[in-house]
Amino acid sequence: DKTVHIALIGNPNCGKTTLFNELTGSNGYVGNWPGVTVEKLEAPLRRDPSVVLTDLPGVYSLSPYSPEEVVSRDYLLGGEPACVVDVVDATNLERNLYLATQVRECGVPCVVALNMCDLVEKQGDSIDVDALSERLGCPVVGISALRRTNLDALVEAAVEAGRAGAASPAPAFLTGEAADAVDECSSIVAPHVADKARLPWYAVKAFEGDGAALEPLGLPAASVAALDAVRSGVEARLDDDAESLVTCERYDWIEATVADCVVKAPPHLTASE
Ligand code: GDP
Ligand code: K
Ligand code: MG
Repeated sequence: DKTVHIALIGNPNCGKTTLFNELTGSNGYVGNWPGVTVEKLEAPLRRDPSVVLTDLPGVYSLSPYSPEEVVSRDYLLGGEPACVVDVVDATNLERNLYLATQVRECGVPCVVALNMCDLVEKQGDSIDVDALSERLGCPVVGISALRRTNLDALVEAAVEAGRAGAASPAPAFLTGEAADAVDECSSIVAPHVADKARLPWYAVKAFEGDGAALEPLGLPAASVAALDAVRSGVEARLDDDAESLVTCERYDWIEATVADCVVKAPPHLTASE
């Protein structure tokens, strides 16, 4: 069928439900994701019923530690969504971009909805949307779900990305020894990853030793042993565990990106000054 599925992902309180209701008219089907008591909300777009929007649970990352995270990552990697719209709270860019770095590695065509732009403007700050888009390697559309600003442009970008099919390559979020180790892990898992667009995701998961994420690959024991060797070597040398090395690298990237893309308002002079 010609239905295009678009997934909405984002941190809790980034405005996902506000956006979902605005785009669908809120007459969504509400049920649970299979096997867990996590709410699943799905509905066609008001302006194009051949496009179905799925509101994923709010998550801060795609780690395997909560049912919400597992639901979100399984849905993204499962092949149904033609595009993922990552809703980012623009007033909280550092924290929200952490999820964005992981979403970009999944190999699903992605559009970032930079939400709450009305608040950014009110604070007198500004965000260089083009620069952010260049850094993330995917379209970024500044919106206000609450004020209904720029929502048509967002839908257009998402449908276009979904119909185009192929995801643009994920940026290199990691540097140094962690990046080298992830490259090694990538070579080890590559023969077992059918969809090469997913390789950045599986390579990082392989370095982190995320067994649940790797399960669908059915890696032979020799590959698992080779991954363990790469991981334990780096962990011993850098005296830190792989997962936290990756987290640090993501935040370094985010810090540089925010420095490059956000212009803060000059501090106000109060009346008494
Ligand atoms: P969710 O947890 O991601 O589903 O977030 P909600 O849609 O429930 O929104 C969280 C809060 O942010 C609510 O109070 C919304 O009214 C508010 N909100 C959502 N989008 C915007 C926006 O673009 N601008 C402003 N100012 N507030 C927003
Ligand atoms: K909420
Ligand atoms: Mg919600």
